[in-house]
Formats: sequence, C-alpha cells, structure tokens
Amino acid sequence: MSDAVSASDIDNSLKYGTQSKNADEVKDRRSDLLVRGAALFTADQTPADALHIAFVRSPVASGLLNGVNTIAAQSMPGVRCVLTADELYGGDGGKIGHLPVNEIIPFTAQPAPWAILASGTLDAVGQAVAAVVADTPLQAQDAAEIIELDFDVCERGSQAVAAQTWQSGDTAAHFAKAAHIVSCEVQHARLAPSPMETRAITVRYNDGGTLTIWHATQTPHRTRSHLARMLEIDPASLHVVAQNVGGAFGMKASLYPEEVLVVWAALKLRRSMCWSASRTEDFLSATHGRGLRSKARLAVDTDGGFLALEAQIEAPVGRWLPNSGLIPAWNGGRILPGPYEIEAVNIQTQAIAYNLAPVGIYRGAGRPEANFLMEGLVQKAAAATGLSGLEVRARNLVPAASMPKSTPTGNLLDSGDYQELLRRLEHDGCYSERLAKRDAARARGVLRGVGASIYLEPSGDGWETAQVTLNCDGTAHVASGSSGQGQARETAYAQIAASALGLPLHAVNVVCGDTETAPAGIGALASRGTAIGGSAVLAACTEAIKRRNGGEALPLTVDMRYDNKGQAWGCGAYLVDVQVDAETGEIEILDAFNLDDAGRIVNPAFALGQIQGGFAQGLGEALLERIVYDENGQLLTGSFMDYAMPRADNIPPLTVQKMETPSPMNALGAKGIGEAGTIGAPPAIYSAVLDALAPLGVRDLQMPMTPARVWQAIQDAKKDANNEI
Ligand code: SMO
Repeated sequence: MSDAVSASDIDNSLKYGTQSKNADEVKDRRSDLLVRGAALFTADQTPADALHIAFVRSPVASGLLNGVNTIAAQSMPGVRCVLTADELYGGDGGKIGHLPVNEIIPFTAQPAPWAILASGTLDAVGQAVAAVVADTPLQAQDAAEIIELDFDVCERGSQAVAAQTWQSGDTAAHFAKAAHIVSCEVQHARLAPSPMETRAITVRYNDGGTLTIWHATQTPHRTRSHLARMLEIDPASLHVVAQNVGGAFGMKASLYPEEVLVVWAALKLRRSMCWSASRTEDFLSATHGRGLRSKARLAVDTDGGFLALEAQIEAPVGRWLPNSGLIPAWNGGRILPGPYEIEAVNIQTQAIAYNLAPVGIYRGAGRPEANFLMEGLVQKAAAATGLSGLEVRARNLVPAASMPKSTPTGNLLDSGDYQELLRRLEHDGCYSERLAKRDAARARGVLRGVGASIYLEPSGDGWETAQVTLNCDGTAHVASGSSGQGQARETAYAQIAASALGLPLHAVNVVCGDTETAPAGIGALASRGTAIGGSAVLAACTEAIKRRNGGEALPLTVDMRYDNKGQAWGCGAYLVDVQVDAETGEIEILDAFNLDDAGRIVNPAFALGQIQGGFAQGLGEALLERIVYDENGQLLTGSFMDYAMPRADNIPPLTVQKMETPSPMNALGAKGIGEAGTIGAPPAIYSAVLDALAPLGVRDLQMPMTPARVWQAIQDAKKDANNEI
C-alpha cells in the first residue's frame, strides 16, 4: 500500500489541520450501507428465539383503574405471560425504581412517580397499562386486544410542576418611560419528532444471565446506568449497543417505561425479548416536542433601542417526565433575550403537567421557542418605530467587541460577530434584490414576501470521554463515549484524530455507541457531539502525541475525560422568500439563504447535511406539523395521514454560507450546528409570510401556517377592511 504508515510517521506530524484528504471529500463511513438499505437497525437485531411484547394502552386521558382482566388473554395461542402493575410491583415482582428526571429548573410540586405500567390511575391516552409476552408479535398483539380494562373516567387536570424566574434591572421603570411597547404571543404546536425507526429495543438473554441490549437511543451509557439503578442490577451485566438508530431528534434521549418493561421481562423470564413501537404508538406515547406558550413585552426607545423585556413561558409536560422533560422550559426562558443587548429582564418559565403524551426535548428543545419569540418582538418593534427589521436588529445586537458577554439570564455568550452576520445577510444574501423582486411581483398582484431571522444555538455543557490507542503498526484506535443518531459521528471523529495524529484517514478506526467497546460518556444530544465529544478526541490525541514524544513505547493508550470551559454559542442568520396563493392559502418557499457560524467545521458536507435537515424540520414546524387532541384528550393525529411531514418538494433551494468564529470554550473551537435550521428557519419563514400578506392587512398568524389558516386570515382581513369602509 502506497500510503501505509509506520509508527515513526506518528512522531513526525503533530500539526492539527494537516489533513491527508480534502475534508469536503470525506464521505460518511456508514453511508454506503445506509444508502443501499443494508444497514442494520435495532429491530433487525432480533434473536431467532426472542419473545415479543405488545402493550395494552389507556383509552382515556384520566381515570381510576380498578382492574385489568387478563384471563382470556393468558390462554391465547403463543402467549407466555401477561404483565400488569401487580406483577411488577406486587408479590415477588421485586421493585422497580423510577425513571430519573433532570431537575434543571426546580420542581414546585413533585410530580407523582411514574409507574412502568399504570397502577391505580390512568394519566394519558396511550399510557401502557398491561403487556403481553408472546412467541410472535402478532400473537402478542391479538392477545393484547382482548384484555379488558375496568376503569372510571375522571376529569382531566393540569398542574404547574416546575418554575424558574430570571430578573435583572428595573424593568418597570423602563416600561414606564418607553417610547413604544410591543408585545407578542406565541402558541407553538406540539410536534412529533418522527425518526425513521420508531422506538425499539432488542434484548438478548445471554448464558450467565447477562443482557445484550440493542437500543434505539442517543445515550447508550445512560440506558445502562438508568436500567441498573431502576432494576437494582450490576451495570456490568448490561451491554448496551446503539448503532444505527434511524434518527432520534431528542425523542430517544432517555428510557421509556415500555423499554424498562422489556428489560425487566427478559430478566424475569430469562429469555430474549423485543419490542418495536408502531408509528401510532410513537404518536401516542413517545415524547412530543414544543407546545410552549409564550407571551412577551418589549420596551423600546425612540431610536428603536431595546430597554427591557418581560416574558412568561408555559411549557407543557405530561403526567410523567422523561429525563430531559424540563429542558424546553429552561431553554425557552434562559436563552432570552437571544443575541440582543437588553439588561433589564423579567422572565418567568413554568412547566405544566397535562393528561396528554409526555413532552421532551426535540431538535432545539426551547432554543427555537426563545428565538421565535425574540424575532417576533423585533418585527413588532420595526413596525412600531418605522425602521426596517434589519435596522432594528443592527441597533440592538450584542457587538463583537463585547464578547465574551454575560447575559441577564446568567449565560455567557462566548464568541461571535452578530453585526457581521447581519451585514453579510444583507450583502451576500442580496437582500435589496430580494425586496426588488418582491415589489415587482406585488405590482403584478402576486403575494410575495421576504423574511429574515437571527438565531443562537447554545451547545450543551459539561464533559465527554475518549480513549485513543496508538498501535505498533502505525494505526490508531479511537473509542468515544459519545454516540450518533445519524450525524456521521465516527467519520468526523476519525478526521479529527487523523489530523491531530498526522495519520491518513484510513489508519484511524473509530467506535462509539457501545458500552463495552467505548468508555462511559454522555451521548448524542444538545449540539454537543462535535463541540465536546470531538474536543475529547482531540485532547486524547494531543496527550497521546505528547507521551509518544516523551518516549513511551507503543502501543499506548490515553483515557481522556474532557470538560469544556462552557457552552459554545453557535449563531446564524437566515433569509427566506415566499409566495402565497391568495385563493388557496398555500405557501411556497421560493428560496432561502442560510448563513451559519458553527465555529470550527470538521467536515463541511456533514455540517451542510445538518443545516438542510434542520431547515426541513423548521419548515415543518412553520408550515405543516401539528399534533391535535380533541377536548377529551384523544389524539386525532395518530398517523402520517393526519400529521403532515415536510417532503422533498416542500424544501426550497438553500444557499448556504458560513462564518467560522472558533469557540474559546473547547479544544476544537467547534459549536453546534445540528439544531440551527429548526431555530433559524421558523421565524424567517414566518416573517416572510407576514410580509407577503401585509398588503392584505394580515398582522398575525400562528404556526403551522397551513393553507386553511392562511386562507382564513386572508378572509378575516378582507372582512375587517370592508367593515372599516
Ligand atoms: S433535542 Mo437534542 O437531541 O438535545
């Protein structure tokens, strides 16, 4: 082989950034299998002798559970056993602990502990009440369907469970002297994250009683530690593997009750066991995202300067909380006032429990909501002052010279040049030409609009692990505590290591997502994979080189636990052109310009993929997606026939440009990019649509801006106009 490496090569090339191949040309190591449909997902790992589980679910949103009649089901063909809360919590069932919750904002009322199977009360339509274990999935399903639940229906309720306030400066004084006070009220729809593979878990019962668990998760090490704690078993007896998970988007960030049940059953019956949710089961009982209701007022001076911000955020949660259930409430509040300089704030956030499906993190997890609220206020401030939206932003963005900048909610904006983003948005995004095209279209009677947004994407905080081994044959092995959900994680880490070690890419092997072959770590969430996980790889490589230069013999292994210095704040600015059909209310996005600053980029093609995917999901929130319940808490959108996902023909051409302001907060200088599109796209699309409808007098809309809603808004505006005459 012409490019084989020897151990001595490692000594000679220490300079990070000397890549053997143009980073642009590096393809995802998994792409061949994925594109050919040959990659294995969780449900593909099912052992031949595995038993299958089907769940009986609550048909009501709130009720008292008097009993479960399982007798007929127990004698159905292929049925091994039927499990209810009695088996789990009574008799010799042993005890199962509760799913942990990250109390990122303080509980104001401790939510009732959540049972793995309903015990005493029914708290949401779709809550698992009983489980059938059978030889085949269909046998399990058939038996589940004849199980009868005895219950009394109760009133649905809601209860505030957690809250936090951020207060700084004298907001009242500023509002009293403000030249303009603008306000904004946003109701985000609940969204279904909808990964390609639904929730799935496959448990292989091994000789000796250990378990190998394939789990569609973003956090395999968390799966192991939480299961060990809840089931009071040795974590060493659990081997958790998360390989191709079919996407996750926050929905697979932590364990679900159903998944704990599957593992419990495998241990109890000493058999391999598996479960894969149907799409409808995911709509019913996997976590939803968004759903926040936010209200805000902004005090503005005569020059368009922002003086003070008041905001109230209400984040819905279910009657049970996944590990990250409080994150959207936290991010939705603490990320205000976004990229703008406002010293006086009074922001309250609350998490409120409803008898509906659980809510968790979903791509952005409070970032899109905070950003949408601020951009809405900016548009209102522009209208009130008569300035353009871009001019109002320019007057209020945190200047680069102030970085790092402490925010009134206790964050530290680490780096970034927001004014330059705005300047480039206007110049490189050809803003005035877009306006000219809009005006020409308007002159022909076409409803066309241009919208802009600026966004922040704080990455996660904390630590991640990496283990790097320099082998005698000149190759390197990298094991990361992080995981992947489809971001080409191993390939990006291989690029980081190859650059740091001065090796050709093929000489670097990378593993992650497996508790046996990778060190314990956090996982794939909160835009932290490259910023923190990648920095852990880099730091381990740097240490390996140091020890090799110090004369240490090969093979040598470095175990690194890397702590970042703080959150890295990615940022960007988007421009969108839309056209609205006045007859049908249909919106077409004609074009979009995306300018993103994710700090140091490892692989431009992977970053681009994240921007495109995020934009598509942001577009879904803006125009299409909405979970709907009826007044009894019954889910009306339980399939893709009722819940509209964006399709390829909804996605406009994207012109993507980047800035690269390295973050001082981590070794790599990287920031997040995975959530950028979901944060930046909705407000840009929204303001473009309102701009298009402005000639008709439409001033307000809520997302998703479906044709029916847009058409109705047009009719209402016409009616108002007629009334005025
Ligand atoms: S919403 Mo993300 O997977 O932290």
